Amino acid sequence: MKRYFVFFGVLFFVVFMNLYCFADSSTEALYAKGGGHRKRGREIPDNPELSGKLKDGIRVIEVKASKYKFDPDPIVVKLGERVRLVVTSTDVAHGLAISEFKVNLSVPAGKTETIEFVADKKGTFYAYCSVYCGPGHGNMRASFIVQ
Ligand SMILES: [Cu+2]
Repeated sequence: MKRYFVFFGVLFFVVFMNLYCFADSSTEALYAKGGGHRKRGREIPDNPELSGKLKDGIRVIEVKASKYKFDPDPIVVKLGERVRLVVTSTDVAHGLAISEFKVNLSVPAGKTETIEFVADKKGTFYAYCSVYCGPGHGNMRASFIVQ
């Protein structure tokens, strides 16, 4: 009889630990498991400063896209904010996509394009280049943090 208690005790523990670890299967949790918010050897602080400025209740962020990075990185906003990304390419054509917010902007060489959306999900996401721009294209991304 005692063996059954031990067995169920262990089973309960394993199930509980699984629930605890995998309950949040959001992108944030997945990234967190992959070594925290470390990116190219750089730590993102726990409470990064908000990007851009509030204008008429909209968080307006000017983003520079160039081979092969976005500036600023990370791009930080508050949960629930309406976000306007004003993206300028300083060299060739680039794109800026954030899948979780259905953002996909294409920016011709030297031009500026704008997109607006509501940051209605909390977490750390990837903003990545969606227009092939050269050999470093696959690594052209920034963290998009909704806090
Ligand atoms: Cu690209």
